[in-house]
Amino acid sequence: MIKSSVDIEALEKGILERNPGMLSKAITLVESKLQSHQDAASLLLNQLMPYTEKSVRIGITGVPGVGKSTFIESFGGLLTKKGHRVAVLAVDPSSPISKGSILGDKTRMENLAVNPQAFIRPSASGGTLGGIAQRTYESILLCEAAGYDIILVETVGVGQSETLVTGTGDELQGIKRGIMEMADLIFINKASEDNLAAAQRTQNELHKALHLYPMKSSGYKVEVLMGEALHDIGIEAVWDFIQDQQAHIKSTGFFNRQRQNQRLDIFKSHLGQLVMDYLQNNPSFEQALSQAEKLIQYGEMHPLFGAKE
Ligand SMILES: Nc1nc2c(ncn2[C@@H]2O[C@H](COP(=O)(O)OP(=O)(O)O)[C@@H](O)[C@H]2O)c(=O)[nH]1
Ligand SMILES: [Mg+2]
Repeated sequence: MIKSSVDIEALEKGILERNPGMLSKAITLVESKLQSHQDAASLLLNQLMPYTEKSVRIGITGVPGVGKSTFIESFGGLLTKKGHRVAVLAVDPSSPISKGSILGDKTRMENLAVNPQAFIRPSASGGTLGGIAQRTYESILLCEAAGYDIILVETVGVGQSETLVTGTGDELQGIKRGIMEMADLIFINKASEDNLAAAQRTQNELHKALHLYPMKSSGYKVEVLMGEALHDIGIEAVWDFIQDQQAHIKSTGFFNRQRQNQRLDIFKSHLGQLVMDYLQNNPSFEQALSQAEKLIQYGEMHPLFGAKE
């Protein structure tokens, strides 16, 4: 076996000692495309398993400019004042925009960036969505092992950045639908005095629209709150909601089931990837694959039969 150049023990020790520099290094390892780094990362994650999973994980999504980073600055500040340790992962699947938004995020979170109870990591973007999701998941586990008990993940969300460029009514509906099926809480930001009437209208519309959806599988009602992240207004109510929601889904067992499913999903998708990698590195498989592809393309072989072959 080739000896890995990565000092896994030092990383493990550093993370458990809550050393932010070591956490950063470990996240870089997780994000690396080098096979030796990936092997080291999975070893490290396996060692750290007993120290993970003890956090509240909160995903924050919305189109660019709505105030996600500003919200995190305010919300993260509030949480650290309450004694929590907060990790922020900023994920941007749309690489052309990411440079600008990551720069923007740094200035938006200037207090949190120097707060010793907070850790901010703008993640490298690019690659497949599945790849980004997996790296983010692994980074979350590392942050948990480093003692962060609240993890905030900022992302523009799938398809939203592209869709909004054209933004016809239908597409806007589509975005709303996607968000509403996923979200546990909708926060209407920038609801200042002179904007209050419009914000309230939006809140009413969302409430009405939400009635059309079946109950969430968590069994917990989706809430629509509003406020102004820039001036720390309405932020405490978000934390109150999250605490109530967490208590509820933990008492019903939904929380545990959800975590179990997440772990299995990650395992299955990674296993699928490994099997594909293995097959594709096998010359005779590649030959058979391209032959079958031709037959299937021209309708000479049934796709299901071809896959089995
Ligand atoms: N007036 C007002 N401006 C806000 C508020 N929240 C954010 N902004 C501004 O909106 C812009 C985009 O915010 P940012 O947090 O970077 O949005 P993100 O792209 O969703 O992360 C910045 O200029 C913020 O200062 C708010 O509550 N009120
Ligand atoms: Mg941002």
